[in-house]
Amino acid sequence: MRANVRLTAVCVLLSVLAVSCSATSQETPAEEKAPAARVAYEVAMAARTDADAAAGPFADLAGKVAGLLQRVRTQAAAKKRQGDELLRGGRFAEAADAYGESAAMCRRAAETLAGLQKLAGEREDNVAIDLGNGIKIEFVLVQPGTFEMGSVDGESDEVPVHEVAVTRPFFLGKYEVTQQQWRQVMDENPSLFKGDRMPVESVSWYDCQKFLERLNELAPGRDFRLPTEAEREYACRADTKTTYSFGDADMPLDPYAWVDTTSENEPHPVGLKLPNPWGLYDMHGNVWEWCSDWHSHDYYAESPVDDPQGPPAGDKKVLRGGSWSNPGPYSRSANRGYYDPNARHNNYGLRVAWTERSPENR
Ligand SMILES: [Ca+2]
Ligand SMILES: [Ca+2]
Repeated sequence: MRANVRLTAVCVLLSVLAVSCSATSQETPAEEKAPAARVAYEVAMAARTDADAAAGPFADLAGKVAGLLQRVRTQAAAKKRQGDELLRGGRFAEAADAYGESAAMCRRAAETLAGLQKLAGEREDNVAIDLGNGIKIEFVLVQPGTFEMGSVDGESDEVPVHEVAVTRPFFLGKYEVTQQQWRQVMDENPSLFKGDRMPVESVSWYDCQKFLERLNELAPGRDFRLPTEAEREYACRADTKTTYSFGDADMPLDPYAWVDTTSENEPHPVGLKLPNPWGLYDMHGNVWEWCSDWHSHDYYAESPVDDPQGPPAGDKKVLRGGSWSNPGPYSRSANRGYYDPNARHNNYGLRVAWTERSPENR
């Protein structure tokens, strides 16, 4: 979809250039015509390269969506056939269940598709922070709202399910922090699996605090920080109540998440899987992401409604989202991971957050 937009933009650019070239050709002396044409040609070639670059990942993504939808269609059709058979056998209640499951699969797939169509263009409220050398961190604006935090189908620290209000808009990294970004800020790269677009890993919670401190010096005025655990779940769910932001436990994980069954035992460059409905990538899987909160098993029973920050003290910090080396359910929207803030593991990384200061505090 985006490739079409880009191609259209290129065509418009080319036609503008064609018009301006023909308009100037009447007044321009013959000896200046050749360089003008060469510049136009070079601009066109650069735009063509850009179109090719944009089309590659797009084709890849479209292929994955097609694969996902094809799988769902096959499963839904099989369920419906099962319903027909049950109906013929006079097992009406079971037939109704089978038809219901078939319909639910189709509806979920349609919702996924609708979500992707919404994402077809880049969101206008996204911002990119320049770290120098052309290296940027992209952020998605997350609007305030309320949600039900936790799950009754998860582990014992995920209950009680309780209402949480995120009272102010905040920005959250569209991707996990990459090794290129970490190196630009810290002049070093601790990661085991090297690559510019790979998520930084082998960073402790305290390493992340140093990174954020230097990031704030490099791009002052925004108070970059880790997201709170509540902000992380709110943004991950993106208005969904299902096990994952793309559906329940029976949905195939492959289009969305690098987990132990899809990763071939290593992390992957950020942004290759489908985003969640708010345009955030790798919220499920790839690397775990440190949050600002201390973990407490019983915190949900005492959590305030508005902007919970976690308990005041503890000995483990929260990690969210599961990873390339963990089973799929570790990356459930509600799952709470936690570990020693000094620990550096090759599946621990981070995602940056910041809240725009209110006008009176600017
Ligand atoms: Ca992740
Ligand atoms: Ca857990």
